Amino acid sequence: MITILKDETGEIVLYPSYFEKVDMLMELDQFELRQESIVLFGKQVNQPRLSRLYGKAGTTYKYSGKLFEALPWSGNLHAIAQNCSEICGVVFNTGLLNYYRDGNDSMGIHADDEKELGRNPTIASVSFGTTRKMIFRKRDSKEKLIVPLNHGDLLVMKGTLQHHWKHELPKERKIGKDRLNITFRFVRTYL
Ligand SMILES: O=C(O)CCC(=O)C(=O)O
Repeated sequence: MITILKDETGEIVLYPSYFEKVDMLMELDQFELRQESIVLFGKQVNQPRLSRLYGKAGTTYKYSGKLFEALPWSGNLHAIAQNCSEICGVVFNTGLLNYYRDGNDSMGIHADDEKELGRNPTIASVSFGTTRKMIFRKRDSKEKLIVPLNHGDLLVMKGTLQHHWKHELPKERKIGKDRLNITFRFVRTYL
């Protein structure tokens, strides 16, 4: 276990290769991945990746201005969720799959600070496939942390991190291989 950050601005902990023996990329066929479109500056744009929300039946999560309903999770996905819950001491009820086909796919800078996640959410992120860089940028300065995420790595974000830092997965155009990331969260569903 490597503590990458632990101070008043939040906590980032890496468990290298924790899930290296599982390869969720081999199970990709069973997931109903799709390219979502979102409204950005008044325009409909396709996200540069494929994604899908899985989780406990009936769970919904609103992000990027859209409401998503979780497809029921099972098998290895559910087992990984339970394992992450045990490590983090949080009962996760959703796993968001993001599939990056190659280095042209990416995720823009953002914080996981939706109100359904509560004040200081613990988020577990598991990566499979090719190594990609995750960049954390501090909101009130130019400080940044570059964290390469390898196959099987578990990254945990917690404490006040989402208030003080944003994160992104930039394009790396030279990379020709794919990567699957799953982020586990506890999402409160308001009825
Ligand atoms: O693919 C990644 O590692 C980033 C995922 C992420 O930032 C998110 O799901 O909020």
